[in-house]
Amino acid sequence: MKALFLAAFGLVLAIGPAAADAVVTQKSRAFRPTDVTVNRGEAVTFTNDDSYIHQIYVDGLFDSDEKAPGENLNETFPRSGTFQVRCHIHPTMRMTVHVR
Ligand SMILES: [Cu+2]
Repeated sequence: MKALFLAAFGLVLAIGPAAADAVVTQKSRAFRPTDVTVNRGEAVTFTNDDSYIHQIYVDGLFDSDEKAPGENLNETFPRSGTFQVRCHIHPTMRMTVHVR
């Protein structure tokens, strides 16, 4: 039992945030966290951990495809500033990415 738990924990670490500089989850029609900070040129991974299709967009920066539950999106933030990230399917979903 203990070995199984350790194996599962190791798996989570192996597939965790290594690929991205920040990870944001879409769950219960909300972004979590609602605020992240990355350096210019770094990427944020958005994970759809919901039972609904989501997408993300930032005015003037990107407008993603729709993603099914369980899918990820990686978006790079090429310039410094404060960016409002939203989902066009659920207008109340919003979060902020600060890029230094
Ligand atoms: Cu959505």
